[in-house]
Amino acid sequence: MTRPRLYVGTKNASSWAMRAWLALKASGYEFDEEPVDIRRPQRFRNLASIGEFSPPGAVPVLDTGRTVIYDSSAIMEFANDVSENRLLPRDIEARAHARSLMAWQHAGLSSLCHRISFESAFYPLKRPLTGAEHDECNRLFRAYEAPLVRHGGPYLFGEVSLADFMHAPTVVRLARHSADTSAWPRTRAWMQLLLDHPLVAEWLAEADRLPHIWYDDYLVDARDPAPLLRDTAGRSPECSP
Ligand SMILES: N[C@@H](CCC(=O)N[C@@H](CS)C(=O)NCC(=O)O)C(=O)O
Repeated sequence: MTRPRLYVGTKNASSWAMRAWLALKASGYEFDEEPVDIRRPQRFRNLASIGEFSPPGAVPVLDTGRTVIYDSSAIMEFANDVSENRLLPRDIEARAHARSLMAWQHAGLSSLCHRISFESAFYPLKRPLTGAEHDECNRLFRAYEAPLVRHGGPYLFGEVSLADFMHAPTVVRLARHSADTSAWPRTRAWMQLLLDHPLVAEWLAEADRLPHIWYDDYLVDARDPAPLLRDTAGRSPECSP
């Protein structure tokens, strides 16, 4: 049988692939990694060839040799299954809470992810967060703080879980934009712990070596007076959240 293969996007762009990659690595599942260059202009050709075997024509995709699994969330759940449920809390209430946090992220989480692209986490200079973005960060940090208080840390639900990995790209964005965590000490410690996790650090080290991918609306958004919570459909960048 052929070895399982995970198709991942460019590491400083593909927040979705990062989540699947982290979960699979943490599960101990063995796979080969196939990088897919999702920068323009080759993006369209490369994603079209993914579309030949995976209906959404997007990354990540895991080809187990028997099954094509084509969504980051499905790949993460598969990682939990192959690790005999090590990657989700045992307690069913905690597991439901973890899945709520995961689903929220997977469904878009917050307009912050569209405004502060994953790509921008790797820019050499960062714009300051606006007041509205700061308020939105506090809404997120409150949601992180709750399970940290309830389960005592150090990760969201005690041991590292899919919920932590699902939120890792958001933590990277916010930490690298110096979001103010001073009112949220547990969240601050958890964010640092997650950034120092060997698998997160491995992904970021490679992402930091790549030339950054610039989006013009990065600076425009900083001046944008429109309310933060709004329809962000159609906006670049292409990989958010
Ligand atoms: N819901 C999908 C989203 C995956 C996604 O949007 N991936 C981006 C790259 S980060 C992509 O390949 N987009 C395809 C396109 O732009 O056509 C998942 O969770 O895997």
